[in-house]
Amino acid sequence: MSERVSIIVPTRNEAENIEPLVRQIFENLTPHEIIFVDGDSSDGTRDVVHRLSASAPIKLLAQDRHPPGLAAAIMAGARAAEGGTLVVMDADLSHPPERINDLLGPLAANEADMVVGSRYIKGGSTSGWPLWRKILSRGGAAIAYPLTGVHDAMCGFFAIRRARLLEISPPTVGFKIAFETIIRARSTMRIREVPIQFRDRERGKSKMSFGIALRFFGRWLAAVFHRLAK
Ligand SMILES: Nc1nc2c(ncn2[C@@H]2O[C@H](COP(=O)(O)OP(=O)(O)OP(=O)(O)O)[C@@H](O)[C@H]2O)c(=O)[nH]1
Ligand SMILES: [Mg+2]
Repeated sequence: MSERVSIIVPTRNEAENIEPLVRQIFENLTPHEIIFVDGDSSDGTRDVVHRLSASAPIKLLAQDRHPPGLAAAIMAGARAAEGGTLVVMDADLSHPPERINDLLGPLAANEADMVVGSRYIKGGSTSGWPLWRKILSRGGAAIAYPLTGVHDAMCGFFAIRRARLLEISPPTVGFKIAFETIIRARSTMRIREVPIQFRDRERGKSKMSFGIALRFFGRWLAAVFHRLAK
């Protein structure tokens, strides 16, 4: 891929995951940069990123908790990125770095405008989750499908051109920036899903909560009403 790739990784208390993630990314490609957008970590995440930045194209974008959460962090990373192509992924190794090139392929070939790593198409999977988490995730994906036409709009692993994402400028109130992006721009974008085998986080704590799930439901309702009102 000739265009420069910026990888954006939102973090909150992921200190133990940063080094293995960076190593696995570099085993698969040489990005222009990896931008860690840290939301108020207290476990030394920023120190690890800072240390690694001395010897690799790794940057830290430090944010206070006050701009609200994950979606805002990703958009701040997108604005700061130097690459024309962005890959967004979690820090906890749930999103397989060995599939990054598969996300980039359809963009490079100009066959898609956004490529989403999908757990819920043939070849995709989740592992290690308790039943309640599976039901929540599957349920969210299922109710999003009629609005998005995408089987896993809730996934946080995707690639898109930077200019396109900034132009769409999805609202940053939610936790799920891919969902907000697709809702805004579905009719003008070619979206491709590639299967991923999602791994459960091995280290660090989950930030997923009932409150976040409830907030997603609110965003979903807003999208439904918006669609009906059109
Ligand atoms: N900058 C920033 N990053 C966040 C925030 N909340 C979560 N993250 C990061 O966003 C990614 C997704 O959060 P996770 O806790 O893994 O959420 P999840 O994948 O739904 O849940 P688990 O995998 O079960 O933990 C991780 O890399 C987190 O560190 C936030 O408020 N700000
Ligand atoms: Mg995770």
